[in-house]
Parts: sequence; structure tokens; C-alpha cells
Amino acid sequence: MSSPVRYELIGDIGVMSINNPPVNVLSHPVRQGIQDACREAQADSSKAVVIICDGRTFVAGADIKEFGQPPKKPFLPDLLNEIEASSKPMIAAIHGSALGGGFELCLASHYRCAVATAKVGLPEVKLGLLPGAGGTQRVPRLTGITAALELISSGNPISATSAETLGIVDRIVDGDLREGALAYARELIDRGAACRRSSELPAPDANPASCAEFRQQLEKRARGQIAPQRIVDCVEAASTLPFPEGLQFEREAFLSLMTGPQSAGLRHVFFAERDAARVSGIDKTSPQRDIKSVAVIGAGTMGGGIAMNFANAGLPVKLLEVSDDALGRGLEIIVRNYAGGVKRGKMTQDEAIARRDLIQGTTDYAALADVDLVVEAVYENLSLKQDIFERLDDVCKPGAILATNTSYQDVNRIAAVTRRPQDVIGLHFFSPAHIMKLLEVVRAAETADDVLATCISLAKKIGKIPVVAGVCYGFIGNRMLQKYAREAQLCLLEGATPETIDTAMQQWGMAMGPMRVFDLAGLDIGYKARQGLSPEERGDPRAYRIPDALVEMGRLGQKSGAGFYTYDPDTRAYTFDDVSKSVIERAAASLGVERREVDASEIVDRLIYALINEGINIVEEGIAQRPSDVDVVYVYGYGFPAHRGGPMHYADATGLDRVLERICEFRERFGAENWTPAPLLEQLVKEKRSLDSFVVKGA
Ligand code: 3H9
Repeated sequence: MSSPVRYELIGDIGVMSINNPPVNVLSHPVRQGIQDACREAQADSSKAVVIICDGRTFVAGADIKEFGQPPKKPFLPDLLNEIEASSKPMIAAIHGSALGGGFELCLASHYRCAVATAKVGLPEVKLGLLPGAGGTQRVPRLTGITAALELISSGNPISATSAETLGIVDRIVDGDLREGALAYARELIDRGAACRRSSELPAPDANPASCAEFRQQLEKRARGQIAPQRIVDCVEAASTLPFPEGLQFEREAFLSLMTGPQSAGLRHVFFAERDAARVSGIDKTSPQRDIKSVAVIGAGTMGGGIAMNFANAGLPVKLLEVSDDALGRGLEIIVRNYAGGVKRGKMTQDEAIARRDLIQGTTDYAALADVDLVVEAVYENLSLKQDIFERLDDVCKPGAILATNTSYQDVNRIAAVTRRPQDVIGLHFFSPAHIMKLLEVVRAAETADDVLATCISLAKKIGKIPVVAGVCYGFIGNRMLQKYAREAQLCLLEGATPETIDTAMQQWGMAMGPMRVFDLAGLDIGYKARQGLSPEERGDPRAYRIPDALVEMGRLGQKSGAGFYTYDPDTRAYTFDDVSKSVIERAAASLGVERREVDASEIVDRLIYALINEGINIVEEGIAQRPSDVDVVYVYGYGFPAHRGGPMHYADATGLDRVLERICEFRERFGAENWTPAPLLEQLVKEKRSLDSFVVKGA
């Protein structure tokens, strides 16, 4: 097999070219090839060596797929030491992204040049890791402690020009990178430039107080995560230990993180996110429809946010409302949101104006005649949505995609009112729609493949992570949420307070506790939605007794100043007051529920196992294409801690037998109605298999 690394001599310059598509990761053959090329260069007539990559990017890092497998020599830290020890100047030439181990390869090189569009960074923290090939020791020696802490603990890549300012890129190359890198090498040879080894730079000073402060900030920013704290340890070690010992310290920290559960969870999410875009029967060659213009129906919070997504991607949007007043209010919110974006440095004033100008308001359906895609985003009412689709069917051009942003309704019944059910699909955005990354793409019974393929690529174009779901009440996310919410409400009735529930769930890692989520979303939303549901769809009536009572007394959640909690109108600080307490106690008494202490571990297990059990049902029914899609939905749409990998991965990591045992225990205590183990869970336990090994029928 030919090596993914070529080495050639161009005059007296050695050129090492790495070619390992798609993103040139440092798989074993690449490491071997780099070592061979480095050794060849030491022995030949080259006076300097350029390290450059073919394809769309420089090296994007270590090969994450190799983690957890028996390691093969040469190990990356040793290889990079060998490069740094070269007696001839090594020059990294960067385009695309130099990330993780890829950037560490640059840091071990003696000089670094890059095209201005390149990015560099150490994103390991996002995989629950830290740079394990010298990054935590070399960066501080080049940039000082503060910049190193920020770069490595955030994991965010920076532009080549910012890297030049920080002193981690030496030269920005205009025009062709290869030519520019060869010219830079020539210049270095001509001036007899030394092999500049970052490991030999003096150790930077670390102020223990500022490291301690940084640790505290990280405790808030990255709650519950181990890697960021270990990064501070390593960067601090760069200032106290000689380089070889610092490297050893980093290596041990890296290996302990790599074999730990948090990195396993985050690596799972990395691949799950990419798998989610794969749909059986559809690939890159599948035909798609051209989307050059969009319409959104409803200029409420959701519709406005959806419109912003498309405008942000440069697509013109017609925003339709029933009245000029409603339209004016909607457009005003959009202007405010854009102004907020400018204030937070997300875009320039000019960009904000250009994006806003792409959104054109209308109250006339006839204005939608030419658009390629319509997203209906009015409130949850099936007959209203059906009326709108009938009108769309009349006015829209043939081939236009007609999407509904419903969170619950039956997309088949919406499609059925049109003469073109093949063009109808669900596009379920999450609030706030211009910020949340998840997009549930609901494939109805007759949705055409090209409609689905178009919506998946469009989702990526507007920066969303698409997950395909089948039709059922609540699709993937909200169907599971109903079970999670049920257990939260039952815990309240049985004696927990909103605070004990929220604290337990947040300490476990959820971005926000359920009670605050319900208050934020508005208790009236669920209340209204329940009016249109059958008793089976509503679920356990005890699970909405308290929110119904709160709504009926005008406590709609944060927007009305009170829900489960009361909110300070200025600071939004929340407290659990006596009114809410007595509503809960009255509800419990009227249902004959005996109050007791419900501890944090019971709260967590009941809420999370209810979520898991329903997730497994959803997988078995084929509503989700694969278990990891459920994980993507929960991590990106519902604040599930990514370092726990999502509910399905968490179930596998816990052990499906333990999950089943606990669910059976809950069945004993609380009854089979709410706690019947998913048949697939029982089957997998019997077969001693994991969810990860399960392939959905037809996928
Ligand atoms: C590390 O370096 C540790 C070291 O410090 C120490 C070691 C001792 N490994 O994202 P895309 C696959 S940790 C394996 O769709 P884009 C990806 O799964 C690493 N595979 O493209 C996908 O496969 P498929 C630190 C990887 O253009 C394909 O490549 N580095 C890896 O949207 C295309 O990826 C990182 O964390 C990998 N490292 O974005 C960087 N990376 O086609 C992670 C990608 O089968 N990577 N693949 O679905 C990225 O951020 C993006 O891939 C990148 C390109 C920005 C580079």
C-alpha cells in the first residue's frame, strides 16, 4: 500500500506532502510516513523541509477513530519530538484548518506559515481531551500563559492572522501556499536561520492566583467537565516543570481523559452528529430541488427566528402575517435581534442591515407564488395548519417544498389536505430558532426523497444539525420530553420542590432544570396543546394537574412573572413561593398522593430513565433512524450534557442490564402504566447487546 506521505527534493528544499483525505488526520500510516520522510530528509542534501498537505485542509488532528484501540508506534508526541529535533529547519505550511495534533505538528516545526484564510486551534477540549502531543507545553512558551489558557480551554480555532499576532504563526502567505512556503524556506536557508525549537524557549511565568481564577471561571463555563480543569493543570505545569517532565505530565493527563467516560461521550456525539445527516436511500448524488427563495408564515418568535436563519445564509425571505400590526411587531423583533447580534460582535452593522433587508413582510398569500420553500410557523392547531396548507396548495408553484414547523401535529394529516403530499415535510426548529442548532426533519409517509435530500442540505447551509424523524406525536424530542416531564411532575406531587428537582438535574448536567424550562417555555403552551388531544395523547392526568392549576390562576411562567417560581421583573431571579407550594400541596391532596422526601438520585433516575425508555421505543419503531440520532436530538435540542453522550449512549455506558433493572424497580413501585420496559431494551439485555450495536429496520 502506498504511503499517504510523499517526500521529494526540490533543489535543496525537502517537501513532505500529506495526503489522507478527507481531512488529513494523523492515522498510523500518516505518522509512519511523516517519520520516514523526516528521517530521509535528515540524510539527504535538503537544507530545510516544508510540511504541507494535499486536499481541502492541513492536518485536522489525531485520528479519533484510533482512540481506544491498541496504540501503534510511532506515537505522536515522540514523532513530534523527532521533528523538533531535526537538524534542518522544518516549516509547516498551513491551509484550511490545522487542528489538535495537526496544530501540534506545526508547533513542533521550527517555522509556521499560513494562508490568511487558514485557521488554527486545539479543539481537544470539545472531545473531553487536552492536547496530548505537546500543545499544552509549547503554546504557553510561545504565547504566555493567559493566551494559552484561553486558546486551549475554549477549543475555538482562531484565524491565521490572529495566530500571527499571538506569535504562533510566523508568516502569512499571499497567493499559492506551496510557492509561498518554498520562497519562505529559501529565505530561511539564505539567512542561515536556526532550528527554532519552542521546547527550548524559557518557561513562562504562571501566576497561581490567575490560574485559580481561571479554574473558577471554567467551573461555571464548563460545569461538570473534567478536561478544562486538567488543561489548566497542564498549562500551569509548563511554567513549573522542565519541558520533558511537562510533556510526561501532559501525556498522563491526556491518557486518563482519553480512557474516561466524558471523552467517550463527547467523541460519540462528534460521530453521531455526522451520522445523523446520513439517510438510507439518499446520498450526495441524490437529486435535490433548487432553493433560492423562502417564505415563512407567522412572524411570531418562532417564525421570525426561522426567517433570520435563511436571511443569515443569504436567502431572500417573504414573511407572511395576517395583519399589518402583527407583521410590524414581528419585524421589530427581528431588527432587535440583529441589533443584539451586532452588540455581541456576531456581525457588523452592515451585515445586520443586509440580512434584515433580505426579509420582506407581506400579508398577501399571492406574494408566495414564486418561492421555492415555505415554512409554516403558526401556533399549534391542526385545523389552522390544514387551512394554511390548502391555501399554499392553491398559490405555490409546482415543485415548491411546503414545510410545517409543528412540534407535535401529524404531518401526514397536514399533507393530506394538499394535492401534493410528496412536497410536504416537517421542519421542526427549536426556540430560539436563530440560535438553536437542532432541526428535526420530519419525513411524512409520502414525502419525496428529493424533498428530504434538499431539506437536509439546506439545514447544513443554514448552520443546523438535521436529524430525520418519522411521524408520531411529538416526533423524537417532544415525545421523549413528555415522559421526562411526567416524572418531574409526579416527583413534585410526591414531595419534591421545583428547586430540588432543578438542582438535581442541573447538578447531573442538564443545561437547565425542567421546572425552569417549563416556566421559560410558558405553561399556557402545553395547556392549550392539551385541549386538542385525546386522553391517551395527554398521558397520565396526574402529570398536568399542577401546571393546569397554575395556568388557570394566571401563572403562565416567566412571561407573566410567575409559574412554578416567581420572577423578579428586573433581574429575573426566581424563588419558590408559598402560592406555588400550596398549589402543589392541594393537587397532591386532591389526588390522594402521600407526600414524602424524594431524593436527588431518585429524581435523576426517574427523569432520565423515563427519557431513555421512550427513546428506545422510538428507535425500535423506526421513528429515529438509529440510537445515536436520539442522542443528537437531546444534546443539541434539549440541553442534555454532551459529555454524557446523549440518553442512548448514557444507557449503554451505564449498562442496559442496570437500566432495565431500575425500570423494573420503578414498575414495582409506581405501576406498569408508566413503567413498562421498552421491548427492545429487554431483547438487547437478553442478547447481551448494546444499543450502539442495534441497526434499525430498513436503515
Ligand atoms: C487530537 O488531535 C489529540 C492530539 O492532541 C493528541 C493525540 C496523541 N478523526 O467534520 P467533517 C472525519 S484529537 C477521525 O464532516 P468539515 C469526519 O468524521 C483531534 N475522523 O468535515 C467525517 O467523516 P465522514 C482534534 C475525523 O469539512 C470527515 O472526516 N481535532 C476527524 O465539515 C469530514 O469531517 C479535532 O477535534 C478526526 N480527528 O469539517 C478536529 N475529523 O465523512 C475534528 C474529521 O465519514 N474535526 N473526521 O462523516 C473537525 O472539526 C472537522 O472535521 C473539520 C472539517 C473542521 C476539520
